[in-house]
Formats: sequence, C-alpha cells, structure tokens
Amino acid sequence: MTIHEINFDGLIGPTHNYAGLSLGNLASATNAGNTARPRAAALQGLRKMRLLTSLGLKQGFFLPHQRPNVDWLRGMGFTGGDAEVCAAAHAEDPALFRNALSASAMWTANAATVSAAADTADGRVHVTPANLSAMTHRTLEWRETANQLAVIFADRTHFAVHDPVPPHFGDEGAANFMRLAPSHGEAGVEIQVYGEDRGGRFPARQSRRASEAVMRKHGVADAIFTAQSTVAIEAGAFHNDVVAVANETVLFAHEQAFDDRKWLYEEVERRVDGVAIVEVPANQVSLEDAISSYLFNSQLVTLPHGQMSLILPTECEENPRVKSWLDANVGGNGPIHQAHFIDVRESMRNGGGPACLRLRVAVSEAACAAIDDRFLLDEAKADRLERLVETHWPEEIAPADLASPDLWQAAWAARAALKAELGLG
Ligand code: SUG
Repeated sequence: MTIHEINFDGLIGPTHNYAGLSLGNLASATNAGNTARPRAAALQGLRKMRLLTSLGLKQGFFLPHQRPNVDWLRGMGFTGGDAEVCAAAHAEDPALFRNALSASAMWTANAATVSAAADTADGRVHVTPANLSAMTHRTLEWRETANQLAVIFADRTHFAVHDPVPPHFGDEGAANFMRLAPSHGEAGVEIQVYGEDRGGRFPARQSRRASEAVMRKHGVADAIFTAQSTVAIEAGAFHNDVVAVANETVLFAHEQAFDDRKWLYEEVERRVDGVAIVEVPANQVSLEDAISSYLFNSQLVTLPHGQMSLILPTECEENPRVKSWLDANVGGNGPIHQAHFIDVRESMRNGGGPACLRLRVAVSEAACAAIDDRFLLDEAKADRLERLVETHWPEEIAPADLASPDLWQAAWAARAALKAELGLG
C-alpha cells in the first residue's frame, strides 16, 4: 500500500509580530519588541512548502486564525463593535490585547497530535487538537484549529478527529511526539515526550497525563512515555522537537534531550526492527548551539526514491560547530543522506523552525483522496497564495502598530481575501 506523508504547514498570518509572549522560548524573549515582517515571513513559509513539493513530497497548509481575536476579547468582557472591542482592550490592558493578536497558529506542529492508521485500534488516522494550555496566547488556537481539522479530515472512514484533552493537562501536540516504524505505512511505536515541573526557571508545557490521554483516545497500544530532560528545558528546549526528531527508522537526537536516554533507546530498539539512533554528543554540539541553530527542529523526511533528507534552517549553516557536525555525518554511510537549508528567519525569531511550522499526516492513497483539497498545495496554488500575501499582508509590524485600527482592519481583510481565494466562505 502506498503511503504519503503530507506536511501541513501553517500559512503565516498577517499579524506575525514579536511580542515576547512565550516564557522559556529564548528566541521569543530575545526578539521581543523588534519589528516583524509578516509579508516576508509568509513568503518564507511558502518557499519552504515549495521546496518540499519540489522534492516530490505532498504539501498541505492550515489557514492563519482570525486575529485580533475579537470573540476571545468579548469573553474577557469587552463590548461594542469589533474595532471598539479591540480599542477598549488595548487601552485597558495592552498586555492582554497582545495575546489576541498573536499569529502563533503558524506553528502547526502544535496544532494537534496525529496517530498513523497502522498504529490505531480501528485502523483510522486519529487526530487530537492540542489545548496549548501552558501559554495564554496559544490557548486561543484550539477552537479554530479543531474547526479546520474537522473540514480537512471530514471523512470518517479514514479519519477520527477528537476533542482536545481537558485544559488543565497541558498538551502541545506533535511537538512532543515522535513515531518510529519500519516505514510510514507499517505499525510502529508512538513516543510521547512529556515535561516535568521540577521548580526550574521555565515551565514544562506537556503533561504526562495529557500524553497518556491522547494515546488512549487514539487507541494506540504501542506507546512510550518518556520525560524531557530538565537541563534541556532550562536551556530553552520548550518542546521536545527543539532537541529531537524521528522519521521512520531514524531517531535524531541531542545527547541531553531525554531524562533517561539509555532506557528510551533500548526500548525503541527492542520494539522496532532496524532502528538507527543518530545521537549528537554535547561535546560536539552543545545544547546552546542546538537551540540557537535549531539543528533538531529540522524536518526529517523520506523522499520518493527512499533517501532521507533533513530540511534545516539556514542558522545551522552559520553555526560552525553545527555545520561541521552536519558535514561529517550527513551523506556517506549514515542513515541521513542529504541536507537542504531554508530561510525561515522571521519564524525562527519567535522560536519556530522548519519542524515547528508543519504537522505531519501519513495517509494511504484512499485517505489522501478524502482530504479536502482546498488545503493542499500545488505550484499554481502557491503562486496564487504568494500574490495574495504580497497584496494583503503588512510589510512591517513594529510594537506601536499593534494599537493601530488600520492594522486590525488589514488583518481581517487579509483573512477574508484568503478565504475567498480558497473558496472557504
Ligand atoms: O509556542 N512561539 C511559539 C513557538 C512554537 C514552536 N513550536 C515548536 N517547537 N513545535 C511558542 O513558544 C512566540 C510568540 C510571541 O512571542 O509573540 C511563540 O508563541
């Protein structure tokens, strides 16, 4: 059976800005208050999607959410017309208002957890939207994410879309999820990496109970639950996908990613035939280098001819230690055959690398045919989306612009134009 892994990227929204909203995410904190370039950001994201399609992979996308999110602000007690609600919220509580403007839905690795059909009890692809309860601005996402998932994966014979885990138990979706299997179509082991609050500087965002709930909802029997190392969280690895990524038989991880790496490695080697663990030693690439370059936040993908390729942020080329590790270990006889570097700097400055920007969904031909193709990308649609972004996305957003009614109107108009373009009334 032919299986396609589709990457659904978040189309970067017109309000992309640097508000420093994510505690524990060093890039977000460092760039707080800088001027963002939403148009360039969205075009960078589209270029990454085009790279994947040019490599022969299937590509999809999710829409940016409605921002400013007036419904959420109404829930906080602001009243009046849309612009009045925003003006009142900004005047009374500008810090609160910044949450309503965030374009954070672009990081679709956090949109949901997806279990492959081969791993689930009923043989369907199971999807649970993430509640993202750890960060205020991200709690705004799940409702619209769930709505989009319900449209994209409406076909119940192939897909099951669940409600999110109740919010007390933080769930950050596929950013803390990995799957190892002989191939995308065969049964494998699903790995959930949770964080434990041990009184550090930074919050652990993924709770073990949420991870367990998701596997239960999906009917996945062969799951592994393992803790992120505290040292990684404290160094700024707010999600596991900042220090590890897996694809088919390959686990690519930093030496300090996991609390108990020996146990994890033995467990996956025991459960999955032919697993190759590519571990990067801390004395060659420190956690600090891994986190600033986002080496592990690359996409590890299998190309149609079977070779494995890393899609890395350009920051990896610029870090001499990371670059020399890649030069010595990619290609040759190792399981990772090629590296492609891509510029997603606007997203990187908020802590979102190539892997944060995508949600992987492995599907059979029949399941693929059942997906709503308005959310699938080809060259012609990429052209149309680029024209739309060039016309409607603001060129720049400086902190003072967040208070501008013109910006709010432009963002609403941009989304309306996008929905019209895609026939999503
Ligand atoms: O949740 N940044 C996101 C980045 C998410 C990256 N995703 C993965 N690692 N999969 C976050 O911290 C920054 C928002 C701001 O500061 O305005 C932000 O939300």
